[in-house]
Amino acid sequence: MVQYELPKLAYDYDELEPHIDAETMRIHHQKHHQSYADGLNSALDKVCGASHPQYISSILSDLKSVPETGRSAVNFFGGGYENHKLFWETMTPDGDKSPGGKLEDSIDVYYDNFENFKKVFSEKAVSIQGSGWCWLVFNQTYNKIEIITTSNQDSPWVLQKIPLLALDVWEHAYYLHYQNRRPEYVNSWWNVVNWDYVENRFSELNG
Ligand code: MN3
Repeated sequence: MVQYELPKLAYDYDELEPHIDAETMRIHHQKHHQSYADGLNSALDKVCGASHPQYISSILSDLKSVPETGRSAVNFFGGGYENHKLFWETMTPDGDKSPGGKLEDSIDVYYDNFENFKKVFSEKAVSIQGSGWCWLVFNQTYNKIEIITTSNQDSPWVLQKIPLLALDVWEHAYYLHYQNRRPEYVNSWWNVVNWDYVENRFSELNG
């Protein structure tokens, strides 16, 4: 059967410093993300037997197709697996600080300008109660970008929205370095956003 594996990072654990410290990165990737991969493999094994033909993002998009007994576990571990995968991909040591191309145009349309977009996104991220994620997503129904938050490991795919940019605001993502100072973590994270990658994801959806 398909086994989900811990994805390799495109950078070393210490390369996002000082914004995200190496110890946090190592534990987050090797321990937390690994546990979501293991949990997803186990959850799918229980409900689907030998294999499931679809990739996890497709499964999450049609969660009702998963037998009810395992749906919650697939949602949690599948979301956890895929959310973290995107989180790593949308960061880089060579953060170029701002989006470009069509994504920047779209941000200007819906959020006036990039600075205001960051402000709105940061406020939403900081105000999440408990554990969760803040996202820039593409809403295909309305053909527009949106900033949304989700609780725990809930994925935008479950809401039929395509995640473009992911910010993990579980305490395990920042507590070692920032303790309870989530606003500082969010503010610093902007320095390592991989806008090239995010813009490419957006462009692929918009021809
Ligand atoms: Mn996490």
